[in-house]
Amino acid sequence: MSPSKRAFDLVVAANRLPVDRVVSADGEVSWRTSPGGLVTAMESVMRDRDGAWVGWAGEAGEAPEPFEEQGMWLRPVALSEDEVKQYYEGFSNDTLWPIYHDVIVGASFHRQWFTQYEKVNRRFAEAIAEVAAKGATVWVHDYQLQLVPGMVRELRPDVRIGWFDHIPFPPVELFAQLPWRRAILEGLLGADYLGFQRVADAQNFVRACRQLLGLQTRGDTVSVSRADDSRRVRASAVPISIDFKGLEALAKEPETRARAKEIRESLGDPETLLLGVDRLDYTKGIGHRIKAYGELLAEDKVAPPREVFVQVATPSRERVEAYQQLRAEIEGEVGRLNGEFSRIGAPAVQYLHHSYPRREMAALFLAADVLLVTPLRDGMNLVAKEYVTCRYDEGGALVLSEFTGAFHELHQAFVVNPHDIEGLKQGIMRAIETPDKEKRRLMRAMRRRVADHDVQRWAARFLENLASAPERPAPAAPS
Ligand code: ADQ
Repeated sequence: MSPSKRAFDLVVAANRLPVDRVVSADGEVSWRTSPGGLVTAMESVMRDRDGAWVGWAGEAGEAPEPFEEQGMWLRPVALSEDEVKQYYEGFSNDTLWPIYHDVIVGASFHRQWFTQYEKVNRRFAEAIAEVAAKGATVWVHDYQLQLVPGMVRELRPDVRIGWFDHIPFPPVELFAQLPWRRAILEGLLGADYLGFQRVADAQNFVRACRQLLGLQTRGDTVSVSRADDSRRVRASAVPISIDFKGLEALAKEPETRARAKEIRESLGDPETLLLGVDRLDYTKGIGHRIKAYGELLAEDKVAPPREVFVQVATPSRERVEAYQQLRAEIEGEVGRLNGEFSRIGAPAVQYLHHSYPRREMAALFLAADVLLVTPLRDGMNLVAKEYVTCRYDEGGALVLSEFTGAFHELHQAFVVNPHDIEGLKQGIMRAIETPDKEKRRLMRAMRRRVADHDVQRWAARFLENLASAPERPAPAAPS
């Protein structure tokens, strides 16, 4: 069998492959596993199975030939420069992303973008159909690939199809704005099982099927009944998590601990180090957080060098206009606060627009007395879970927005509504002032939760739900 004709029992499809292309100084090309949580989760699932991963390699133009990496068969999907603009930056990130995140910024609707979205989704579906063995399990990820389940189903009625939504699923009142709402729901209903971050997301999906498609629903299942296709699709919550053991071990390494100490020293050993770590995205509530902190500075409740606030803002979607505007706004605000409240050698806000290696992230978490997670809407927020995981010393305090998926699991956080600036300020002050003994108790409980519900358990639960989803009727015999 030629290598490109191999077939696999488990096929994962996500917008991106789990590797990044690296070109060395002498021009040699190699692939490096990307450090994300999804890769870690899938590694543990794929280790003992014959698995393939279908995704874009990250650069426009021709796709590389399929290849094997770390025991996984990788099947790249090509995207042209135009498709990157219209399917990815356009429809995925400028139409779906705002609608799925409460329209914090307005969504753009362009018919041509959806045409490209459909075309690219079909290319993914064909690649999946090509590498899936008979009766394989197909696991599709996220909002960029919502038409894929239906398309795979048409091409390969023998496989079992699951889809996981990493972001919120919007209330029907918002979802209904989408001119392509029917196509999206029908695409998703091609799956046997749909997994969401929160119960409310799964319910929003079920309600949209009932109200917009007129389908019958019962509890967490939707009945699809067409002449050629009659079955039930289940939609439920399976909240994603992180690799607790792996990250905790990294935080405990002497090199990470030494780096955490060094970070604190270089910031002048503050009494309280406050930290924010987010992709520079308007959903993350970075502006609200900076406004609240600015007022605390103005009221002299916090002051450098006693309190220091470090904001890491990871570069993100820099070709989309709303992200360019956000960057200008945030950087303007940080500049204003520093101009007003910094002293020589003691900046009020340290702002870093960079990506960092895992160890540096773990060291930052270990160094921070308070982590500020204040999104206006967030599917889960892994940063919150990473923070409590790194705090094997049971130190630190988490300020957490009630509009994150993580809020539904980390009940011992200092909970805030980021729209309520006064409440946000109080939440920050409580996190600073609560006695250490009480904070340790809270941190211990949150760590227990993440340790018990790690990413391996998430992946196993998703696959169990998919395996036990309602049976499909056997395909009709050809006449
Ligand atoms: P994101 O919106 O990207 O994910 P999040 O869940 O916080 O948000 O994950 C970000 C990841 O990037 C974390 O692992 C974090 O450590 C890492 N990261 C952030 N800044 C970094 C930096 N400067 N350098 C290096 N690493 C950095 C989407 C959804 C979320 C959902 C996840 C997973 O929007 O709601 O939790 O998918 O399902």
